Amino acid sequence: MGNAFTDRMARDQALIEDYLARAFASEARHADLQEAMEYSLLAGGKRIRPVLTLETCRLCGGDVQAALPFACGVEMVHTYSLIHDDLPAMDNDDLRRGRPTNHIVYGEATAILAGDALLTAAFEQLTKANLSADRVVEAVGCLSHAAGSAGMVGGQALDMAGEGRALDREELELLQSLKTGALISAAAELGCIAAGGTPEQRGRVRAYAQALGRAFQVRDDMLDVISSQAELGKPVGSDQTNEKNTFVTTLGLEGCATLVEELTRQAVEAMDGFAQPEFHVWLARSLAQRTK
Ligand code: GRG
Repeated sequence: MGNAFTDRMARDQALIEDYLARAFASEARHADLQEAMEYSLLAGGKRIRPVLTLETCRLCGGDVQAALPFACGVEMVHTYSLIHDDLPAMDNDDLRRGRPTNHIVYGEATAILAGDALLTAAFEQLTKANLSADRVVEAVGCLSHAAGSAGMVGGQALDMAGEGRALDREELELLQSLKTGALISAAAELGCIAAGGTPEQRGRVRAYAQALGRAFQVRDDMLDVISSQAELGKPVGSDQTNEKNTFVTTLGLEGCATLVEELTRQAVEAMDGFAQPEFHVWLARSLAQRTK
């Protein structure tokens, strides 16, 4: 389906893959820790979050190369969350990114450590950006807030607390905005920070990413019902098996499709005022149709 935007996305992904492949290459190896970290980090995820960082840096007039450590830091936080989410104490999944999950291959203790080490390494990466100290500090503040109890981990806690009872729409929106939306928003905001964007640009970037993140999660819930294990690289139907609260259980498939459309419209609208919003507009529209 090659077009100028898929080519551009492929170039961004290549930069990210190359950086991630080198991130721990010169580190002394301790038992199988780094191997376990790289097993999940280099397993070929879609790299949506780091692409958002790079492209939002470009959108706000910055240098993509300078934003690479920020982008890869976000992907490390995301990968740690997947490793820990798959653990027996959480979702107890055995397939992720088309491979056996980290704890299946390396055991639970090493999988916990690999997640811990990726989370810490993410912040080390931020400090490596060739940017002013105030931009780095702002990025550390933004990412740590989004990843922690006020963001992603808080969302996971709400998810676990909600197991076994039906959540209403408002509770589900809050849970998902923390669990999925906070990191997606931080990914985009880090691009704006790297570029030295204005507060007004930051606000529009946040509005875009929040709408995109919500649409992404609703589509994710739909794919668990309408897609296949071969396509997703992880089991399908697991939400129903685990009696999870999802947008499909709350709104039904048709309601979800309408909501994804509306959120995508909101994301596109938030791009008004940027000189070259085309990539972000394309990304929002293609994620709304994604099949994996
Ligand atoms: C900190 C344990 C812990 C969990 C935090 C983010 C999270 C909560 C858990 C991960 C599992 C999950 C289903 C999260 C919802 C967000 C989501 C759709 C993740 C999958 O992201 P993709 O599709 O994955 O971008 P790839 O593999 O392409 O990177």
